[in-house]
Amino acid sequence: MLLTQDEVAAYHRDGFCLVRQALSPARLQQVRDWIDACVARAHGVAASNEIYDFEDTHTPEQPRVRRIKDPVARDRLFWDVVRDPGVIAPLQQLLGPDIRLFGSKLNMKAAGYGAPVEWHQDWAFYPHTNDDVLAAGVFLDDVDAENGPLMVIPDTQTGQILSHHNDDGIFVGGIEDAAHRCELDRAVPVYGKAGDMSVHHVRAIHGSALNLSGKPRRILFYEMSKADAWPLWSDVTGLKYRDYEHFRSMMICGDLTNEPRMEAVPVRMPGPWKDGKVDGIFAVQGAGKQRHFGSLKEVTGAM
Ligand SMILES: O=C(O)CCC(=O)C(=O)O
Repeated sequence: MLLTQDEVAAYHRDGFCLVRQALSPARLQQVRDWIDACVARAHGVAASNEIYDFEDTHTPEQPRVRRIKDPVARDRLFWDVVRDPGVIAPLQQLLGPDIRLFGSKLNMKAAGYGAPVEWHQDWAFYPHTNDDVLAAGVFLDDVDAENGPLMVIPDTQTGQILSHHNDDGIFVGGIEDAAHRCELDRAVPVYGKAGDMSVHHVRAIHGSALNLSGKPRRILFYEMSKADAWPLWSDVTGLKYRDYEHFRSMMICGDLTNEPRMEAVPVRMPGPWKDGKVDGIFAVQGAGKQRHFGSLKEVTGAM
């Protein structure tokens, strides 16, 4: 459903909002069926690769998929979803008519062990020439207090860019001293029904807890920007714009521009990375000390 004027104003004030019923039940079922088939193919796969990001407790016999990487590169379905009027029309209310996709990911947060995501700002991973950049998360399951909702700290999207580096200057993709530097008690969980969609600004501080409930919490995230926001640094983001044509092919709607809009936005570049490797937010954050939510092992003692 389109956003009301009040909801648009809330997004600009708070840095996040919820779109109700973005995806129809039929489309939702298509996506869930695709995921089930993809997860079934993870049987026998030993370690994370270009498709799967596995939980630390994964085994080839009992796959535990933490994330399916880059779904738009895997199936046309995910382009159809992001171009579905229920999804893109409310995002055009926030970004205007010309929108380019930066990346996509299916965060699985499986029942019983789905990994937490420590506090961070997406901007720390992919700064652009201006900050008309956001992440839209299509809920594939109902999300409530129990299954690890996305939590956002309101009105952090206009503030500083906090360091996501450790004491050795390595990029760890999380705010190492979040407990001191963020007002964590102001964090607001984003609840909704399957088919709803969260939207958070690229600079908003957010995170989510382990999913120890009996219910999955799968969210299909699309990262996108106004076409005039050009990435300042893209080879380390997992996006892999191969060339100009690929960049052009990532337009979701409207027109590409070769004239980036430059704004005086605060930026810290991501990198250097541990062992020079870029392997998704979970592994990157694993190199940091921040354990606000605790790992499965820390919380349950599970191996
Ligand atoms: O899945 C979540 O709860 C958070 C996702 C997120 O912030 C990310 O993948 O960057």
